[in-house]
Amino acid sequence: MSKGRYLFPNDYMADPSAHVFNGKIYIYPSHDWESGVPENDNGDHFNMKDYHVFSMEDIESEVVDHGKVLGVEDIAWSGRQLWDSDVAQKDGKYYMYFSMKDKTDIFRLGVAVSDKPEGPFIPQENPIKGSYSIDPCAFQDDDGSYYLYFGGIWGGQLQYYRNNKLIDGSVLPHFDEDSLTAKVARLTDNMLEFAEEPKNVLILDEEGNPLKQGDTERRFFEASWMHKYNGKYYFSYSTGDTHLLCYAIGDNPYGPFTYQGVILTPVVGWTTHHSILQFKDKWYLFHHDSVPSGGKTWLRSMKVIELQYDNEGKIITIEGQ
Ligand code: FUB
Repeated sequence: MSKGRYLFPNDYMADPSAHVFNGKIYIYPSHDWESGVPENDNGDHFNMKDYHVFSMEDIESEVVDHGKVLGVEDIAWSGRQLWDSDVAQKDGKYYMYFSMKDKTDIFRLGVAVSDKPEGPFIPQENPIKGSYSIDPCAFQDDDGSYYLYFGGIWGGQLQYYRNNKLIDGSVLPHFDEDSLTAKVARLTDNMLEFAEEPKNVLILDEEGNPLKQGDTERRFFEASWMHKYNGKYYFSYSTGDTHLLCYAIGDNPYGPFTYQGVILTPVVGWTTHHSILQFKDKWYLFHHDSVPSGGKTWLRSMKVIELQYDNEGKIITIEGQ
């Protein structure tokens, strides 16, 4: 029996990034569909072509579909595959950060802008300079700075880069070498570019050593999310091929972060991808699974479930099934 509330049974939506804007909950998911592309390790079957935006007055309320807000055909540099996105608000404007393959089949991060949280979003002419890989997460810190976290291995192409530069081919570290990490960069004041070279989001084990690539139940794979709880920075992510949502805690947006544990055990479906949101006095985990499609990994349904902390600020593990 899968737990949580399915938010939009009428269509397949995944990777839900949820935020509170103007007192309402807004959700920015990927839009899965049956494109007929065969399943492979590269994720070609995740062949999404547009985004919709959803809103809710309250956590139990009806979910309103604001319709299509951006499509591949609207974006000058588009190739294919609109993967995970996220939205940040600054000075009355809304900035959607999205991952998409360009015309040479390389994933880049784009920005599209709107005056309203429900869009439509108008894309910039070019991707963010120096951007690569997938799964942007936009985080606003209390001092008014904004950061973009991103990255994903395998189909997300992170293993083609070292030190933010393309290398010769796809190279994953050996199992006993330090794992590949998510990246983080502060955004420029106009929200449209990186203000600095992306840095590694280092995740340490309990002894202060970086997690190794072979530590597949704890190392980063994709799906970065950042939230703050009691003044601490909680970096959460998916372990991909071991299908866990995990988290690590740090003292600032760059880390390092110390691994803490599992947020969500495996769900039905291959991918797991989430966001964490405080609404009123409760916390929620938005995520997806493939129960409604009968387990089809490329047809996922978004859901929400309450998330709780213990007295020491540790997240209490939620069972995915
Ligand atoms: O939805 C496409 C991709 O699947 C996302 O970008 C990944 O995080 C995984 O959920």
